[in-house]
Amino acid sequence: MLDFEQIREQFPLLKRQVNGKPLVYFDNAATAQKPQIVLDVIEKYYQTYNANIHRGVHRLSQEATDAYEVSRRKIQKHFNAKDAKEIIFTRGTTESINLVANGFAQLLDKGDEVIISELEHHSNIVPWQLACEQSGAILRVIPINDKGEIVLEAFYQILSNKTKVVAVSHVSNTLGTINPIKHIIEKAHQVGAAVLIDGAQATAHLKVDVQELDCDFYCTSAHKMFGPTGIGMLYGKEAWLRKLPPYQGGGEMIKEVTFTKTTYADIPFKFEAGTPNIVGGIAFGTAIDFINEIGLQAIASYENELLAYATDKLREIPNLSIIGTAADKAAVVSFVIANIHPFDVGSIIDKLGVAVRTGHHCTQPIMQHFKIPGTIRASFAFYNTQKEIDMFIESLKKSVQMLA
Ligand code: 7TS
Repeated sequence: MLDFEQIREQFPLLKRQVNGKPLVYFDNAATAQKPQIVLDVIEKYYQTYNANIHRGVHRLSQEATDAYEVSRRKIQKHFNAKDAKEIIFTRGTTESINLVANGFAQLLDKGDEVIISELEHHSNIVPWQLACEQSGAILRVIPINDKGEIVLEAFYQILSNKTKVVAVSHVSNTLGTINPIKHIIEKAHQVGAAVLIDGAQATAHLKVDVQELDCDFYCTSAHKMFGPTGIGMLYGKEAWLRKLPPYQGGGEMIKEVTFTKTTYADIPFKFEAGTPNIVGGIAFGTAIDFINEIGLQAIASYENELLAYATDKLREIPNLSIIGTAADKAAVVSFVIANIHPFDVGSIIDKLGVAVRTGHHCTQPIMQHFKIPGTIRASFAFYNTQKEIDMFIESLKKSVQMLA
């Protein structure tokens, strides 16, 4: 048995108080807190070997380049990509999806189709709307049922040989639904479509093996995996990365520049224009080491206990409805309480030290589906405890007393 209380000790921020109360941080789906080891790596980089990468002959530049590329290989190993060149450093999930959608805007033809689902985050909707606008392709949407699960029958109906891309999330940030992505990938491949998986909410909770999944693209953000903000990754199968045009032009992404013709660097550098978030890339690797030291299986089973405990406790509160009751869920629970506005609940429990997110969570179509303005969302990480859930439930009861 792992000692999650001891693991929690490694997160300095969790020791602070908010409004005179111990912090209960249940906004992990927005961003997770950082362990000391990640903070140390960031400090050490700037104090001892800060330099630009891939260009200097000098010692510092070599050290920084080595650390950055070691991290790329850690990410490759963690997600089981075939080759490190299939790992592109990006600013995060949003940029990863935009990179791919932008490329497809040039590859798609009029009348081609792109399929997404009703439970996508806006960052897996809007880039595809833009790509469709630019190319004349048509955006189709797989509906969800009232549990917040993708309706597979409807997916089979809209899937056809016109489908060129299927882009779905691994885990819903608002409902916690774990989507059957392996099955979706298999079906999409039967019609020759490429599949992009938005893994922003999956990678802190689940083991992901891109070769086993056989997805064409997988995107995630380091900051949701206990790493820094401003860094993330795009996994792409080598053949697809060669086919996609560059995303941004600039230094580091070229082989040769003349005013008549520019040739591009090999992957992954073709997609990495300009000075990247060097320390972010390095610390991303450290965050992955940290997760692996605990083990994603142990994390998932501990978080499932937290989710079950929180769900049971929430159900005891009168007039509270849980939004998203899929059979397979990750550590996210969204709910509404009678006619009380989620924002008011969020503001009151903040005074009691509890951090949750309220609103539409960048998934307005989900709100439209359930005909609600927003939800209160509690999202857990392995450093959270049942005691914190008890404090959260108490704070909710107080807020209901005040608002009802
Ligand atoms: N996709 C999903 C499923 C997400 O949950 C998020 C962020 C993104 C994409 C975008 O990630 P970014 O790192 O590029 O911003 N989700 C949330 C959230 O649920 N609350 O705040 C951000």
